[in-house]
Amino acid sequence: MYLDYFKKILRINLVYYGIPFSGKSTTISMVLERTSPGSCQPVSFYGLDTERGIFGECIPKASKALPFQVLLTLLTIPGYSGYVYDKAHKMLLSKADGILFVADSQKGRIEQNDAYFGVMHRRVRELHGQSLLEFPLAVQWNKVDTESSVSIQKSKIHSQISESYIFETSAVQGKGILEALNFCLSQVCKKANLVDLVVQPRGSDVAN
Ligand SMILES: Nc1nc2c(ncn2[C@@H]2O[C@H](COP(=O)(O)OP(=O)(O)O)[C@@H](O)[C@H]2O)c(=O)[nH]1
Ligand SMILES: [Mg+2]
Repeated sequence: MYLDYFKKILRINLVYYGIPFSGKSTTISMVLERTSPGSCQPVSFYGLDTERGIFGECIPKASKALPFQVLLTLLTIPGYSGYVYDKAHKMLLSKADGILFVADSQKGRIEQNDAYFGVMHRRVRELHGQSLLEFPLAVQWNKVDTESSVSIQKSKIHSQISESYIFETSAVQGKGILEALNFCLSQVCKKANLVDLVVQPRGSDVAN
């Protein structure tokens, strides 16, 4: 989190973390698509080898009482864990104010999700000196629209965090993704003693 006093902008970073192809980039594109125009905008898109990395920025609905604008940056980790990407993953996590863990709920991906969740937990402790329970977090149990999707009870993630952190999502359909984002954002705000910020879906901005 960074407050630019001169430009009067508060920057908040949310990082989408999870195994390759779990739906992180799709989630960010759908968030940008589903939120009200003018409140959420894609700022830049970049590619890394075969990876379609996405980076987006959003302006959540903020209380008029705030003396600055809030800019929410949504980032995904690229690629696989391993030598080449490890540094990038750590760097992104070190900048995270909140994490959205995107798990692939399909049978056959469960162990890999669990392993990534464990690595993430360890890194949050190393980089932020906090356990995951103290850190702003939401879990997307993603791809629930697929036939091979299984219950989160099959995953170890289920026993490590309270159920309120878990959101069944379908990134391709845009289901559950704003709920997960706003849940994570509200924890970020609480921790920073900020007024609650909300990213609003398209069509709900009439009364603002
Ligand atoms: N059926 C289904 N497919 C999804 C969902 N989320 C992502 N995908 C597909 O999974 C593939 C990988 O998604 P992507 O967002 O690039 O994964 P990333 O590597 O985590 O960024 C793409 O073909 C997406 O269309 C979902 O919720 N349901
Ligand atoms: Mg991606």
